[in-house]
Amino acid sequence: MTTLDYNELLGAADRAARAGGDIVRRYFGHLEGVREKSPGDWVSEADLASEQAIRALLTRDSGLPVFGEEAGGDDFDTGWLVDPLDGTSNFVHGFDAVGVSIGLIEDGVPVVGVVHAPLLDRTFCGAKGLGAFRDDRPLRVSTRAPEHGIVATGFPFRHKDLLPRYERALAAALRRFEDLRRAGAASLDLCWTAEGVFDGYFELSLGPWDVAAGGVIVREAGGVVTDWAGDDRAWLRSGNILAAPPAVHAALLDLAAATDR
Ligand code: LIP
Repeated sequence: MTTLDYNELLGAADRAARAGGDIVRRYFGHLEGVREKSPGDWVSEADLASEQAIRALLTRDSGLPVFGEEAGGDDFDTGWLVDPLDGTSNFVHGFDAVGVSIGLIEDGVPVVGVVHAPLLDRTFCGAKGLGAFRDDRPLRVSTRAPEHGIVATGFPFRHKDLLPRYERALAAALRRFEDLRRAGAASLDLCWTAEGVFDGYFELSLGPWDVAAGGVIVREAGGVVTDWAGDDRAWLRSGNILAAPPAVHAALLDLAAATDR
């Protein structure tokens, strides 16, 4: 078994994310080629071109397999999970909260992550044992008490069957925390949690490409990442995620358990 060099792979992910981000920036405000894959699920020329550029660079620089949101790929235990434009609805509406998200999983566990926000001009990264950073600044999750926390979330707008449970969680979260935010790009919600801007994050049924990179970044910033039942691996596949500093994570777990009816 070869050992992965996380530092080197972080460099590869960073180059690829910036290349994807350059493409996203060029297309912003030009909406040719936007189409709806399924209700509320948008794809644009920018997603496709960004993914193509990212794939080519990751393959050239690492030789590891790539699975992308748009073009898919083979299943693997060790390889790259890529969202070439996270927050496509934001992008289509001209809202600049979008991320290019590249996560590396090793034996099914996220170990390296880069989230580049091309329209906000910042890049978040993290790797197992190496810490988490926004550009060169180390990241740390917040220490606010849950009742003073502003917690991010995303609505399951494409999965109406999840609404009853989600609505119970949303109502409980509004009571438990000071306030909530819904910015529309899961990868950035996770990075803002790692940065201590948000005090936690919860969402249901995301894609692994939405959360792999941000999940490592939160963990390396001192946060806890699990699914809604507290499992620390299953969140990647189910996309049911709770990510927060320990005290807010505990509050989110209670709330998730109380709404599991
Ligand atoms: C989106 C997420 C967003 C979530 C949506 C969607 P996409 O990613 O980042 O937060 O609520 O369900 O998955 O599809 O724009 O890459």
